[in-house]
Amino acid sequence: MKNVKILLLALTMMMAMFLAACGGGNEATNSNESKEQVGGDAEKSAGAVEAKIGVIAWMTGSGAGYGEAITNGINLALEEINAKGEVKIDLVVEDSAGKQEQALSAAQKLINSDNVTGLIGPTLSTEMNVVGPEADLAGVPTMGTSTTAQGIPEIGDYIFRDSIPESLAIPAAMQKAIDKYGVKKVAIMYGNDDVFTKSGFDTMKATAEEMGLEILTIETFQKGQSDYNAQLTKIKNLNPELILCSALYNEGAVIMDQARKMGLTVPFVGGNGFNSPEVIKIAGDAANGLIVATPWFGAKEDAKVQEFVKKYTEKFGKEPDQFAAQAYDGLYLFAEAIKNAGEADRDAVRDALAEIKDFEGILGVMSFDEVGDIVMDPTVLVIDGGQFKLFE
Ligand code: 1QQ
Repeated sequence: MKNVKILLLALTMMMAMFLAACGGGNEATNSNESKEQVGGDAEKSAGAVEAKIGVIAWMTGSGAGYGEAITNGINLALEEINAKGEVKIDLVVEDSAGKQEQALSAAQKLINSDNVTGLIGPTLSTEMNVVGPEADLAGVPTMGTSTTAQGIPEIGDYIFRDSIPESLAIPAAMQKAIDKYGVKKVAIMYGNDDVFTKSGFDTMKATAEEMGLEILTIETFQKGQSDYNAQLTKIKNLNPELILCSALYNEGAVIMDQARKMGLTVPFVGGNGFNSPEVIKIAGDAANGLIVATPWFGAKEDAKVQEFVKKYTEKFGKEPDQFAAQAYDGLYLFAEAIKNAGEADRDAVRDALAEIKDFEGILGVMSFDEVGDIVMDPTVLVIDGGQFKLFE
């Protein structure tokens, strides 16, 4: 028995020595990689520039619908980009669960262990407020494709976004709603525990004041809240002609459902977070009358847009929303920058992103301004008959 044990031990040691020798081979590869740590993993092979891109998305929990759309959009773009052969992108996707700490540790892993050239995400501005400074300090170009609060690209030179800020979306939607319905009195509701919903509220309040509207009341709520009767009863008694509501889809949809159930039939104006088919899924007919502004409109008569809608619908069995479209264009913007840089060096890709001018995406013709914000005109949509339609 003892002899068998000794034999086993000897075999194990031989195995360990053999594996260590193989590991030596890996070390050679690793040292190549570490030479490129400053610039991100990069290799030019047979004409294609290779790069690793990290994605941080809200994949589980109450906002999983955002992450699903975002990763679907990115995966479709990835297939097309890699098939073209100029750039070869390797994706590493991490779930942030909509939480700051989880988003930050995902970013640290992607930046320091996976050695990505660039980052897409995270989904929420709340998360970007911690990930952005970390990525900027590490010199990793980062593209927010859904982060719309004030001040995101201002975090640093490496932070960009292709989503339109609330400060652009909300006034566009408010103006159209006010012109159409002759609104003079509004009520405001907002989530006071999220960077995006607070930023949307700031814009709603400032815009209402600028437009000379009377703000009857300002009501707040928190993520995950399920009962809004106190706020809505107060609002109903004040008789507003329009409700400005800065919410993520999960809370926003429940608010609309409860509002309609108590007979509050006035239109709602929401920000980017409210612009999701999930609102219709959750609230059904109660979602009718929601007005939002967006850079994305799937029914646009544009060959590129229609091809994307067709491919996406075939692949994922549902139509793409704004979050899918922005993420799809986000990876294309990275691919364009990597191609123009000719290497996957982080600094070179950052500079190439900043230099992108008039890139034709499905959102429109895109360029970045001096801080890294996308320049484009929003379209105003309304939910009518259970569908997003142009608001005219
Ligand atoms: C932000 C947003 C959210 C709606 C993303 C899901 O716009 O956090 O900035």
